Amino acid sequence: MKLVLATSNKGKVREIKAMCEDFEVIPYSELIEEFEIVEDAETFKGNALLKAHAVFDALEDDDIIVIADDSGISVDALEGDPGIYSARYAGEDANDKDNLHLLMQNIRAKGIESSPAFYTAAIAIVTKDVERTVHGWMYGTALTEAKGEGGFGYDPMFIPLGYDKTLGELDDEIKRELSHRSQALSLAKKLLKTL
Ligand code: ITT
Repeated sequence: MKLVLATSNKGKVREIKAMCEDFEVIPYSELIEEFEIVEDAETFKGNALLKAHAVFDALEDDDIIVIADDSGISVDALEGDPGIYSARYAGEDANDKDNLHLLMQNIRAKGIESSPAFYTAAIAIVTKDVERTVHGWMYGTALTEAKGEGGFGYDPMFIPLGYDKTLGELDDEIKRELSHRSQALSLAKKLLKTL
């Protein structure tokens, strides 16, 4: 089964490809030119649907299955921030490093060195006839220090529950088993089999 991924995030593409070995996974940028999608919904689910529909419409191919991932990190000490604003936490043009450093700085500004936190992923599946969403979560601790080079985004400051190293330090394989994205994708794969 061919799946078109509605994302321009290379970290997501790498992880989703590795988690969907039974499918042919193609980033939409290999089919059409990348375009900006305004993510102005108020939930992960809403933004995932928005991205999947935007790419489905742009592809103009009724036989295609599009999946989109909207995700982010929520930190308890910051009342759940950055949440759905994770990609633009340090501003509209911020990159992963800017966001990571601002988040560590804002936790440190609370006078603490770590806080419980969790990642959320909403995955939307859109076809000509079907629209579905599933979610996954990964709980752990957000640090005020970045460690390791693995993963992407906020991974160097996040220790998953049950571990003592960050996702930047741990093997990709561990993230593949635990992550919000893998939890959501395993539900998505079950749904895909019913299409
Ligand atoms: P697309 O919208 O094109 O998919 P994006 O990077 O803008 O790409 P989101 O709007 O879903 O994606 O924003 C997700 C943000 O949360 C982004 O800053 C990521 O770095 C971060 N994030 C999501 N999943 C993550 C993960 O598994 N590890 C680290 N950071 C993650």
